[in-house]
Amino acid sequence: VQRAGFDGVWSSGLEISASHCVPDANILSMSDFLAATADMTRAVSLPVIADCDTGYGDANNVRYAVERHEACGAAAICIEDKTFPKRNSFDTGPHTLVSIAEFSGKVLAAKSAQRDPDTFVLARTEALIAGLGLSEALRRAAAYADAGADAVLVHDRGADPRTLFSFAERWRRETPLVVVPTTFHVVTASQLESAGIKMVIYANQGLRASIAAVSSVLARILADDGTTKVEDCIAPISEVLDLQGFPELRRNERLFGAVPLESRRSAVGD
Ligand code: SPV
Ligand code: MG
Repeated sequence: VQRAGFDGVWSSGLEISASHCVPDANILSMSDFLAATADMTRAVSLPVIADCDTGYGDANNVRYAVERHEACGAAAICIEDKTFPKRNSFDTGPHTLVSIAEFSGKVLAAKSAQRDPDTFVLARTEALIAGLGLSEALRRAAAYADAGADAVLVHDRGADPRTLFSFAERWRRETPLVVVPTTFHVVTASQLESAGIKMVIYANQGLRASIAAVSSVLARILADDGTTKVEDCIAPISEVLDLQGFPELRRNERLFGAVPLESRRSAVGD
């Protein structure tokens, strides 16, 4: 994500669940998601937004999630107004929401738990996913903004981006709006920006790209009886080693290995 030039990383519940081969339905525990987020914060210098689903329980669970995610270097956490256990928004459902009062309390709890003043709390409403309509989505988003959310993520799974354009047009708060274009992919990030959306999260395209690529390459290896024909469309091993930090490892060996002092000095000067 960083090398591609994005501004931040979304630590996706869907992607982390998929990488463990379990449904994105709170099957994994907070510790599993936290471990993945910690790996991400180590790997990049970009801000990492942790998708904390419903906050793993009630307001007390939310407070603990904020504490632990801040400690592992996450820049932001996102919580959504579904009931626990949640189900991924693209599943057929049912998608049930907690009351506005209950979720506003969770937003307050998140904001009260942060120790770093810069930690960003995204409040996500699933009203459109649950089929409750635009007015309910706006009512919920406004309540969460009033409870102190730093941004409101309004999630939708329709094909038509005009629902979110209408949402943005009717939005009366300063609180920034965030969207996740998966099904309404015909819209560009620039069009969303013109409509007043402040952050666009491409939440699952990386995982979907790798599933398509791995499936196609493995099928071709079997069909072609070897790998020569796929070599051009797979990353060289050197890129894998670079990504996992071999350049730094080699440098550290020159600095800290059992070497004469002179060569250590020249390594420091590298
Ligand atoms: C995720 O990536 O886990 C999300 C976004 O919550 S979505 O899957 O699009 O609902
Ligand atoms: Mg998620």
